[in-house]
Amino acid sequence: MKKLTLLLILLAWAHWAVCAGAPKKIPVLLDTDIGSDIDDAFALALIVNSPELDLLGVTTVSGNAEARARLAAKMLEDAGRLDVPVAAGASGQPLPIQQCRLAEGFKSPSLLPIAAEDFLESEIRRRPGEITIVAIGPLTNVAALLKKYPDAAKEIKQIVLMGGSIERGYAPGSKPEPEYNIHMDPGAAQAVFTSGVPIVVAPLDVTAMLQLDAAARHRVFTQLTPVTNDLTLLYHLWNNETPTLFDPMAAALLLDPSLCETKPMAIEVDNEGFTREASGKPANATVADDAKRAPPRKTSAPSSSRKRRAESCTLMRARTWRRRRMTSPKRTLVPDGTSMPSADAACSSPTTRDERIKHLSRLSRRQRRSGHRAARPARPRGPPRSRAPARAEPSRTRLRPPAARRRR
Ligand SMILES: [Ca+2]
Repeated sequence: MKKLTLLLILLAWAHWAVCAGAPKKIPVLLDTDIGSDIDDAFALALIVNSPELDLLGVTTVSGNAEARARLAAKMLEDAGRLDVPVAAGASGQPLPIQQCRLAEGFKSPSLLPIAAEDFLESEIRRRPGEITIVAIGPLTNVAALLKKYPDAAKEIKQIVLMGGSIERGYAPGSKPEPEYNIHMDPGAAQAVFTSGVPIVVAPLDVTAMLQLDAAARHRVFTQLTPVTNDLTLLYHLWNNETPTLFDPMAAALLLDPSLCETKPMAIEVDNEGFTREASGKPANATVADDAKRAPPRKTSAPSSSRKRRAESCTLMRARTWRRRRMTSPKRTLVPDGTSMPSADAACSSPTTRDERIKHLSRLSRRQRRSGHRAARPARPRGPPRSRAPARAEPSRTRLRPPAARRRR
């Protein structure tokens, strides 16, 4: 039934698109702490490869914001998006940013010498009431914008953010806990949630189960485009096993709001970073809450079982959606598959991690020199669908001790 409904919506959308011409793109500003966890890079890759979105600029947040800005600018340049400006937020406490080694010393005219909040304000004034801010890091920059330019709040269309923990924490079946983006700057989160700007929230409840397993990684990394090569390099610099795609869900909700069930909620943020529903207060956010899709109780099954079933449904839908988006000829992350070296040739010869990183860097440079970056037509056929052998792989959250379970 759900599939049929989705099909009808897509058909109606296609009919409308043919009748009315290309649909208007959604203007987006991305605020990210790219460089710590790996999911920001996947979110940026998703946004630059989504024709529905018009990425107007990127701002970076959290300690070492300038290094993060260089990394974002490099990924954008590799994606052929030199037109997207990047502005760094205020530098704060230094954090582990191994991935930023990829853009050490990188210079680009797209790196703006202005503060993130000033850049955000100038873009919002340029298109009042139209722009969506996708916030996938601590909310420091967004709060700085609202504090310095309080009247800009009414000119922001909405803020779609990854953050918070409503009914579960990072581990399956765990209790709500301070989520990283909120916990890193609870004061900023309080300012955002009380600003009156429409907010859409993708909390841990709909993101913590989105592991990119070995087979999915293989599909992405063997595309061998400049963007997926960047993702491959960043994955190795990140130096962990299984990415959890927290942040791409915020962008995905913007692209396809039906991906999760949502409900209006009054969210309060405490000083530790807990995000709790306040009873008796007007809603200040629309919160993705897939647990509401759980099958109705028919037996005396414990609530934890129902919750696990709901999370399993979320995971299956997200995997299907991600596979379609990353491999569909129209929405692929592969700009053009012609004249590419085979995945085997690219991935099998280097034997060590360092050799593989150097090899992929050389490959990326070679593709850029040959003008491959500029070629962006859809592939005539789907990308290679070779599968890595299925391998049992423990989840990252299970490997980490409770105290270190938060995202880095
Ligand atoms: Ca992030």
